[in-house]
Amino acid sequence: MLILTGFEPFAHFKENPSWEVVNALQSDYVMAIKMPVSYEKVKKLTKEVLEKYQPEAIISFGLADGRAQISIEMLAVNMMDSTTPDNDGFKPKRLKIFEDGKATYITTLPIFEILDEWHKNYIPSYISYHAGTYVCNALFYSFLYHAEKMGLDIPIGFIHLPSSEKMVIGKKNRPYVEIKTMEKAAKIAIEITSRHLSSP
Ligand code: PCA
Repeated sequence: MLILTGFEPFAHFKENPSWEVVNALQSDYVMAIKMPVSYEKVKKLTKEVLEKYQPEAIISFGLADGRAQISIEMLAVNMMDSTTPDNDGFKPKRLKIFEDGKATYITTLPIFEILDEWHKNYIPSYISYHAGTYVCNALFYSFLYHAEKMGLDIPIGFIHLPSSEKMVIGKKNRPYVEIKTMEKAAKIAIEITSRHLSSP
């Protein structure tokens, strides 16, 4: 089984396209899980998801408001630092996610292959070289950290989505990508990732 994760809304946002997209893609083979925007909770939930479902691959999604294109992340960094509080009101300043964790993990998703296929389909997208220091990065890092500790060698990656069309109505000059295009991008990411699995 392949697991997709999206996030609940956070900060001033009323919705989160990451959940909308992954929720629409559930099937017999693909399961979607909504994650809380909480540093502490995602550190634990990522371990629970790996233990409970033994997934063949994990592709996580989050909102990166202000980015104009879909971005697939290369690195997760061992750092929590934000001026925006998470949904528990936690606002860490230069803290490690895991004291014993290495500085960075590199994605195990075939990101260049995914990007090439996105571009062939004229999906505006690029590689982002790290996932920031907010909750999305903490989730991405935690999945890779726990998978390594458990000896699980599976594709794990993170995709940041821009705002969707309905989030920018009435807001002049705000970048967005249509939700249908983001769904198509997610489908391509699933397809390419599945090709790399022994028993898709
Ligand atoms: N985006 C935030 C956290 C949750 C989400 O959807 C981020 O980029 O860290």
